[in-house]
Order: sequence, then structure tokens, then C-alpha cells
Amino acid sequence: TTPITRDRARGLLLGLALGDALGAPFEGRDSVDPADLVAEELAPSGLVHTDDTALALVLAEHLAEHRETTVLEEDLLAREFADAWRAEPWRGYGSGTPKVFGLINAGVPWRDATRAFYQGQGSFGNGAAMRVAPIALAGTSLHHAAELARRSAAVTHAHKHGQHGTACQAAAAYLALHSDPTHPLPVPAFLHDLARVVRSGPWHEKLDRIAELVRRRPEPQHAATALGNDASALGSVPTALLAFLLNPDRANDAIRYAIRVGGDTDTIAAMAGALAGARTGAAALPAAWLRRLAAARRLRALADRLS
Ligand code: R7I
Ligand code: MG
Ligand code: MG
Ligand code: MG
Repeated sequence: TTPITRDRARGLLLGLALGDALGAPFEGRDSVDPADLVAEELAPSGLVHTDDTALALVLAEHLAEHRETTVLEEDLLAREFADAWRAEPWRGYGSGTPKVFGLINAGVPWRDATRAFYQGQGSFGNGAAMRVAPIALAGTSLHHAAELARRSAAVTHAHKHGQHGTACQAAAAYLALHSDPTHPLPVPAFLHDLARVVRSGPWHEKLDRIAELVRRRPEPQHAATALGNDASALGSVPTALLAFLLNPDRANDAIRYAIRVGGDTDTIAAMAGALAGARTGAAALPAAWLRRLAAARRLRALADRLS
């Protein structure tokens, strides 16, 4: 595997935040008019991130803090996520995770708080996958990245599909980060590696469908029908992966494709942007977007600590 450079670590975090901030104005729309997206890309206003990036920043800071020792302290991480929500509840949080954060802030252990909803099963939403990409910078192998991802997910998402989706996104980020940028991305091998760390029938079905869709190169609206565009892990992580695999060497196009899928646009674009940025590096991201990104300086500093 190719070693992580500072530029690619920055690309991973900045790509995540760009997808989140550019996608946020379109969240919840059934479809996205390309002209509206162009207008958003060219607007002079600052690019403000939502909960996806806010929680990715918390996770990245946690990983940087515990790099030389335990890597991940779940009890502490749960409180750090809940603190971030309490400090900035206006960041576009969904309906599910804030309920868990409320219980954690009230002193309920995360193991109980995460099972207090959805008939004791916990959430199968994409709220842990959307924030997980920094784990790829701390993982020492593909399996280690997937394992750390599952542990980071568990503090808010007890449901197996919430955790499978988080492992899938972290493993994809790990593979993107360590891929050889001087050669075309080997898509079948990439999907095969993901299937090894996400051992679940519904996920294997999605990965098979992605392989077929990469060959057919569908319009974004068709990807929404074929793979989903909602806030569930199974209905968004594979879609983000497709957006990346169709545009592995053009992060801006991966982000555009993910937004045009519609639905959970900030989250799908954040996940696609993290994967593409990890492969291309920050230097390949559009400078005009980065200049507008409010959190860019903080994200660069964290990437440098993690690389
Ligand atoms: O924080 P959260 O509610 O939502 C994340 C989303 C992202 O799009 C962010 O950008 C932000 O806008 O919100 O996180 P999750 O707990 O992951 O849940 C996401 C959604 O999945 C919830 O709002 C529920 O609608 C849905 N969901 C479920 N629905 C039914 N049954 C999750 N688990 C279940 C379930 O078990
Ligand atoms: Mg969001
Ligand atoms: Mg979202
Ligand atoms: Mg360093």
C-alpha cells in the first residue's frame, strides 16, 4: 500500500467538509437541478459545514489525542460527540442521534442510550458513517480500520446496519487513501476488499449492484433509484461509494454526482468527497471552493496531526 501523505490526509478531511457544505442546501430534495448546483458552486458566500463535519472533527481530534496509546476511548468519545451537539445544536442534526446525545449528556451510559430507541435495536441511520473517514488515517490495516470504525459507531448506533455502513465507509476511505494514484483505480479489487470486511448479505448485494452500475454509468437520478438516497446507512453509503467509483480522480465531479442524487445530499456528498479527496489529495480540490470553506484551516491542522 502507498503511504499516507500530508496532502492526501488533508484531501480526505477537506473533501468530506466540501461535500457536506456544498450538499447541505439541497438536503431533502427529491432531485437537484444542475443549474441550481452551479449557482451554489459559484456563490461568493462562505461554505458552512453541518453535523457531518462537526462530528468528523470531534473524531479526528480524538484520534489525534490518543494516537500513541489506545487510539479510541469509547466512553470519552461518546461524551465528546454529545458535547459537540450541545455546543452547536443548530448544525443541521437529524432527529435520531440528538436523542442519544441528550441521554448521554444526562449521564446515561452510551450502551443503554443507544438502545433506548427503535425497539431496543438502535439506529440503522448513516450518522456514524458520515463522520467516520478520519478513522482511515489511524487504521494500521484494512481490517483495523473497519474494526475501529465499528467501535466508533457503537457509541451512537447500536444497529448492525449502522455499524456495517460505518465499517464500509471507513474501509473504502482506507483503500482510497492507500491506492496508487498513478494507476487507474482497480474497481473490482476495491469492491472485493470491501466485501471481505463487511460480511453481511444485504451489503454484499449492494456491492454487487455497484460493480454493475460502474459499468453502466447511470445518471444520478437512476443511482438514487438503484441504491437509495435516504438517511439509512444501507440507503446512502453504497450510493456515495458509487459517486466516488465513477469519478475516482475528480473529487469535484464525485461531489457533484453525489449531490445530484438528491435526498440526503450533504451526507452522501460528504462520504463521496472524503473518498475522492483521499485519493487525489487536497491540491487537486477546487481552490475556489476551499477558499470559501469556513473550517478549512482547522481541518488542515488536524490532517497534519494525523499524517
Ligand atoms: O443524526 P441522525 O438522526 O441523522 C443523520 C442525518 C444526516 O443526514 C445528517 O446530515 C443530518 O441531517 O441527519 O442520525 P441517525 O441515527 O443515523 O438516523 C438517520 C435517520 O435514519 C433517522 O432520522 C431516522 O429517520 C432513520 N432511522 C430509522 N428509522 C426507522 N427505524 C435510523 N434508524 C431507524 C430505525 O431503526
Ligand atoms: Mg448534515
Ligand atoms: Mg445529511
Ligand atoms: Mg504528524
